[in-house]
Amino acid sequence: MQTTIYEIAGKRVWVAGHRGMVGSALMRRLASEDCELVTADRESVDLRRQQETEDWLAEMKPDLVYLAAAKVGGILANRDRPGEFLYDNLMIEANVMEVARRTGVGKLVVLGSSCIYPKFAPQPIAEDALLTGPLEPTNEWYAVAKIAGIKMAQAYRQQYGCDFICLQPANLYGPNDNFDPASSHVIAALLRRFHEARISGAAEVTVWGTGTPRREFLHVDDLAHACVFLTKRYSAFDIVNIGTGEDISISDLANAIAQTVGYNGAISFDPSKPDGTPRKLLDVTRLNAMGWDAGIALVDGLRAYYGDFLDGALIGESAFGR
Ligand code: GFB
Repeated sequence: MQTTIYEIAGKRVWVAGHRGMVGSALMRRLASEDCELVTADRESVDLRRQQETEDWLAEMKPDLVYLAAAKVGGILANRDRPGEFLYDNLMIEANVMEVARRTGVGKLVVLGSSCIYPKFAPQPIAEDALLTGPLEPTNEWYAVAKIAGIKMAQAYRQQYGCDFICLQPANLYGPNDNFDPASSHVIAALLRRFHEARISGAAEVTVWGTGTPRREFLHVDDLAHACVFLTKRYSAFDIVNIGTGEDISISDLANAIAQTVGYNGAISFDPSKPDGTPRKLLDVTRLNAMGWDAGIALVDGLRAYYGDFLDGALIGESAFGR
């Protein structure tokens, strides 16, 4: 177990994107740290605008920043809105990091995504697979923006000595997820679809793609826990993967979700929808060696997630106190 090299206690901490799934999980996790949390509403500070970002940061002067603000979405949203995914993410990252550098932010945590790695990267995917092969076409726009964010953080560390660290989570799920069928990720989409099928008594539910792709799913509370852990113990150029070390096929995931919601009908697949990357399992050796392991098993995470869904409590609450 590595020792603490950065104290969060006593610091002013800005979670950029605090209403999103990742940002709200960070807010819950940081609530138990002895720090002052500051937030900016999207209506008052548009992080795509440099002047607005600069004015806000100059006024608030945070010591520590979590860059959890991003334009995110599932496979179809990524494929169909490439301009938005590229522009919004590039602007947010560039503005926040440049202004953080100029205003003397002490530490900044950049959050990437496992889609930054090549489509056919060897599995499990080690951090040094970055930029070793072509990206998955459906999400290359988002991935290019996220890779630019990583490179910017690394460049700023190299040129200016900024303590910016880059963390790469696996596919995420949890409270504050997006349930819009057109833009959601697979777990939120299927949880809703199977739930509605159970309520309506539908005989069949259709799952996109062939069902053969494999994904690694990380509960967002585990991600927040790892982020705080690494904030305190990690300061280096290299990126760090955050995952569970286990993956599951979309077909098995669909069965697990059907079971979770109590749907007993048939499951079919629609191969006209994209499969995306065949497999995305992160190599978490580096993180595990520092003394951190994921604590929320997928089956438990799904059960709690569905409980929240039924309670209508998907906003800001979580069953896990990690
Ligand atoms: O969650 P998802 O959109 O993320 O899709 P990606 C994962 C897999 O689930 C794909 C299948 O093979 C989908 O075809 N799937 C089956 C579904 N049914 C559905 C459904 O109803 N909705 C969705 N969304 N998928 C995204 C990237 O890719 O993952 C982003 O596009 C980002 O850039 C994010 O990296 C984490 O892993 O395929």
